[in-house]
Amino acid sequence: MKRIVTIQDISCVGKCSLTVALPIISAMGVEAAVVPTAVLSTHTMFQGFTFRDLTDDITPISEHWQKENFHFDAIYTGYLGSFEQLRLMAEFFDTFKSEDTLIFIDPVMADNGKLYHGFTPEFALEMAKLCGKADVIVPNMTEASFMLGIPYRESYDEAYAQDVLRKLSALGAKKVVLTGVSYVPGKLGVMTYDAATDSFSAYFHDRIDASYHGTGDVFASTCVGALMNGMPLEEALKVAADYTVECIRITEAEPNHNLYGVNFESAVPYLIRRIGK
Ligand code: PXL
Repeated sequence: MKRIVTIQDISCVGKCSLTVALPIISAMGVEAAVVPTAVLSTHTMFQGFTFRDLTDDITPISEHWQKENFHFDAIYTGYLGSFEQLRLMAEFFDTFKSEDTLIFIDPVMADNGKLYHGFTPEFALEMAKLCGKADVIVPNMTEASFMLGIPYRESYDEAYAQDVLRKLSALGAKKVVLTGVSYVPGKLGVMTYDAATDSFSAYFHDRIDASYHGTGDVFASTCVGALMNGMPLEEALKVAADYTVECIRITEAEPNHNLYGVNFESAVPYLIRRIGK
């Protein structure tokens, strides 16, 4: 069985980060170890959330794991809350990366042209440096713009998206995935760039006019799970995009559904079918 470690916060209510990554990755038949970076009462779109920083626990956890000689097939980082945590992640990668360990970074910071509560443009530039150490990064258009220090654009064409992908690749990541790409009316999707082969790929689906928290985490977790199931990146992205759309579709179909997160639970059987388990 493959084992990954995912490093992000626990938002106790809110269906994002670890409360999404753990069930999805487990359901895909992959062992998911965790390093919680913070405990919040809810994600940061609620008012008055509590926040307990767990930065001081990261190094002792890592030191214990080194003694135990734990091996990880992937290290997947999501929401990280401070410059110090970025520094510790770089250290963590150096410590636990072996030849067959995939470093997967979702630079969770922003969406729809805006940084999430508590993040700054300076943090985005530092996150960009961490992304240079990754095998795969999965920023959305807003995160990509902040990491590159370029203005966020609502409208653009394919050439612009390709240019953003090349610039992200120049940060040093081996494969770059850009999510939330939209230059064809009514379509939204994912584009990739592989520096080694200088090739692009794209996968688009019908645009759904709904925005939920945690869908980026659903997408990234599914992508990691699919990669650990042996799928090539292009296939993994299709499964991840289709599952995310299915989660939104099921959520929208429910009367009085939550507005803070998607019903990813009801779509788990669909996900299992898609990965052929
Ligand atoms: O889904 C990303 C995410 C993760 N963790 C926390 C968040 C968010 C998005 O806002 O607030 C705490």
